[in-house]
Amino acid sequence: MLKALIFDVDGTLADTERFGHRVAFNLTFAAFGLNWHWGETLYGELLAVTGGRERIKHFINRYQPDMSGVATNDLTAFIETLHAAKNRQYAKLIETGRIPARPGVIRLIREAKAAGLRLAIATTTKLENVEALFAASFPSDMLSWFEVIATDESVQNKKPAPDIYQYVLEEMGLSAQECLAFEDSENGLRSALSAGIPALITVNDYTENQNFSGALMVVDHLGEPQQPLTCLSEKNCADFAITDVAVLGALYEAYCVE
Ligand code: XBP
Ligand code: MG
Repeated sequence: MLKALIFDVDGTLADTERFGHRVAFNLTFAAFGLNWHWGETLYGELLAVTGGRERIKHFINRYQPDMSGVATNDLTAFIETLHAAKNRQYAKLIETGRIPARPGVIRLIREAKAAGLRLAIATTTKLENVEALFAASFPSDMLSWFEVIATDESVQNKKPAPDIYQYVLEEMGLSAQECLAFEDSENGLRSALSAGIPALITVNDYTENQNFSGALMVVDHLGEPQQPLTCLSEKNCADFAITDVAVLGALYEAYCVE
C-alpha cells in the first residue's frame, strides 16, 4: 500500500537553481573579489555535480588551474567559507518570495496530508535553505507536515547515491515499496531508484533532456486545474490533467505493486 510521498527540493518543489542558488553563488564570488561567473549554460553543466561545496571544488579543478597549488586543507576551508556565504545570500534572495512553489506542488502536498499519506523531504541542500524556501513561498506550518527532512547534514554520500533515501526510509520505518519519490533530475532519479523507491519526474529547463529511464512517469509539472500538465514519458501517461492522490494511487497499483 502507498504510505508516503518523498520530495526532492531544488528544482522539484521550486525552481531554485537558476534564480536562487546560481545567483547566490555569483553574488558571493563577486563579494569575495573572484572574477568567476556561473552563467545559465555553465551552471547547467555544473549541476551534474550535486552539492554546492562539491560543485565549487569541481569548478576549481576544471576551470581554475591557477589554484592547483593551494594546499588541500586551505582549499577545503576556503570552499567551506564561500559556501556558507553563498547560503546566506541564498536566504536573502529567497526571503523576497521571488521563487514560488512549482505548479501543483502545494495542492498535492495538501491533498496527500488530507488523505493520510505521510510526507518527507530528501534533498542535497542544507536544512537552513529548505527552511528559508518554506518560510517564503509555502503556506505557514507546511514544513512541519514533513515528518522527516533529510538534508546535506543527514548523510555523507550525496545523490545519485541512495543514502539520503535510505535514511528517510529508516527514519520513517517504511519499505521502499511503500513510498513514491518526486524528483527533477537524473541524479535524483538514480538516487531514489537505487534505494528501490519508484520515482515520478517533474522536469525543468535544466533537466528536460536528461535520461529518465526507469521513472514511473515524466511530466513537465504536477499540474493545476487551470494549468494542466503535459506528460513527457512514453509509459504510464494516462489522460489526466493533474497529478493528484487518486492518480498516484492508480499509478502505484498498476506499476509498483508486484
Ligand atoms: C540540488 C543540489 C544542491 C543545490 C545547491 O539538490 O545539488 O547542491 O544546487 O545547494 P536537490 P547547496 O535537488 O537534491 O535538493 O549549495 O546547499 O548544496
Ligand atoms: Mg533536484
